[in-house]
Amino acid sequence: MYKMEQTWRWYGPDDPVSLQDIKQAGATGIVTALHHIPHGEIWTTDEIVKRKAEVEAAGFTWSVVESITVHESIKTRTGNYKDYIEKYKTSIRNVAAAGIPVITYNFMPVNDWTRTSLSYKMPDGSLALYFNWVDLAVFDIYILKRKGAELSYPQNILQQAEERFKGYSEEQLDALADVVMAGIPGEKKGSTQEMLNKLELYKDIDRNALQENLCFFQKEISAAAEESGVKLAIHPDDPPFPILGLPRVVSAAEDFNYFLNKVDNSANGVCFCTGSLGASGKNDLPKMVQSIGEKIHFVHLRNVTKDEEGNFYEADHLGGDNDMVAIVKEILKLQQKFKKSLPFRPDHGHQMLDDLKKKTNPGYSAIGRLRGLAEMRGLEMGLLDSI
Ligand code: DNO
Repeated sequence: MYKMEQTWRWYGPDDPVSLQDIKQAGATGIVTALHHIPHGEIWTTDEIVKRKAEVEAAGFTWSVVESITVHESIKTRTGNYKDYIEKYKTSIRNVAAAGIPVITYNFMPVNDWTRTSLSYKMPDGSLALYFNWVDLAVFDIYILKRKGAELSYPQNILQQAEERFKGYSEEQLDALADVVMAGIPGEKKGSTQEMLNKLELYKDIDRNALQENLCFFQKEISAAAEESGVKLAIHPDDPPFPILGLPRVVSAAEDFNYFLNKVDNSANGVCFCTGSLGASGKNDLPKMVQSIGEKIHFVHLRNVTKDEEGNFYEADHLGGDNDMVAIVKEILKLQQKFKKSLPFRPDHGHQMLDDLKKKTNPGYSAIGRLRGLAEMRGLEMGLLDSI
């Protein structure tokens, strides 16, 4: 039977969760990136090999690169985008030559994942990441002051946002801005003006244009990846719907169909993130596992609980709206069908127990993920006999 490979995201030597901690959680593979290399620049063989040696000295395999970030010039297809694509291909070749089999990336304009709170209190006292439309509107309209922002929200959200804004203190508004602009892992938060400048780059880019930019990029990089023997895994949009007036092109089944058909290359594939995709009620996740099939190269297992307004918090791995049993079952079937093991990692976890007293990377505390990994490992073991 093919089992999933148990991996864990490690932010490198500065991560408060050490490789030794990860050993105790029971993972065998490491998912990491060279966060110190500026966005868009080449990952040199020297740097890759150095990090790989560190991971291996602790008894792990470097299973997945997450992520090599995609420069905004590439997403907007402006400026020096051709140079940046060439640099990206060089990084791909260098990673492949070092023997790391999968590279994750995303194509979300401006920010990576977006939340409005990093400390939403669960009834058991643990803390979760949270997305709330009213808070996003407060940020967008009253803090960022994006032109035309009001047009992005329905009337009931606009009314609540006005009220909430009046009730928020300066500190609360600053904290909200910090969270929404947290942006890209490893990246310093910029000012609201910087964010407005970045949003401005997308003013003439609609969904179709972004889709074409993605396919153009995928065509280029997947050829390099296929040739050098590494798989690519695009991460879905998180959240999987347009925010801040930006287009989204990796949110739903039809999006995946589009670029996987258009760039039909064995390297061009998907990071199946159940937490991101599950935040949209329109996505049927077990069905999507079936339809994306062999093109799934990496899996993030996480759960979310949504409400009627479309707000969501990150739930226990086995506790939210996603039917984790059905999803994992489909993944296990896929593995047997294609005779391969997919790497998965417990994506995020609550801040809980001793981690409540520590400073951890949002979503990436040790104990919440340890719980998630243990639950997913048990779920897989229980299901293996039944598929
Ligand atoms: C969030 C992560 C994402 C992911 C990138 C991949 O916790 O899953 O930041 O790493 O979107 O490029």
